[in-house]
Amino acid sequence: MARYIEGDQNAKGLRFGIVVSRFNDLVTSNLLSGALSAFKEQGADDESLEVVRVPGAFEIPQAAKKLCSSGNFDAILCLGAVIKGGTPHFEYVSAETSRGINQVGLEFNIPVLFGVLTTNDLEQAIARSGPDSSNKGRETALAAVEMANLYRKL
Ligand code: INI
Repeated sequence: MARYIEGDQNAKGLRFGIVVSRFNDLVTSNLLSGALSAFKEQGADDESLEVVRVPGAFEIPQAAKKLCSSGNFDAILCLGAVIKGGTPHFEYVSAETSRGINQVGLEFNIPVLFGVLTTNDLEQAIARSGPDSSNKGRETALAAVEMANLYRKL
């Protein structure tokens, strides 16, 4: 009989580091609210949630790496919004942000979650950062709880 290993949704006693970028703050502040309420709904204590603000998405992996090496967290959440403009800048920022976040996650023994929106316009970003279950910050926080619990079992 196969043995299944998976994480549950109980955030009690888990510590989360949240890195959130200020660029497109209209969107990222709502991603942060979605994440914080999801953590609390799952039983996380306020004092186990630490929020680090960085200027833009490009800086997220740098701060995430610092948090990982502190050894103070069970999972790191990365939240940002990269919105396409009229130049190739979007491609560089979004590619390096996702690559960097993935790299940090693989380098350290901590789940690092990707909650960075990459959208064609502001409207798409707003649609993914509203007060309902489609909020990407919320979705990413729930994945962080599951992964933190999974890592404890692996
Ligand atoms: N940063 C974002 O978080 N989102 C964007 O849409 C964005 N655009 O389009 O330029 C952006 N740029 C800033 C970048 O993340 C860095 O903060 C900046 O280049 C300094 O390193």
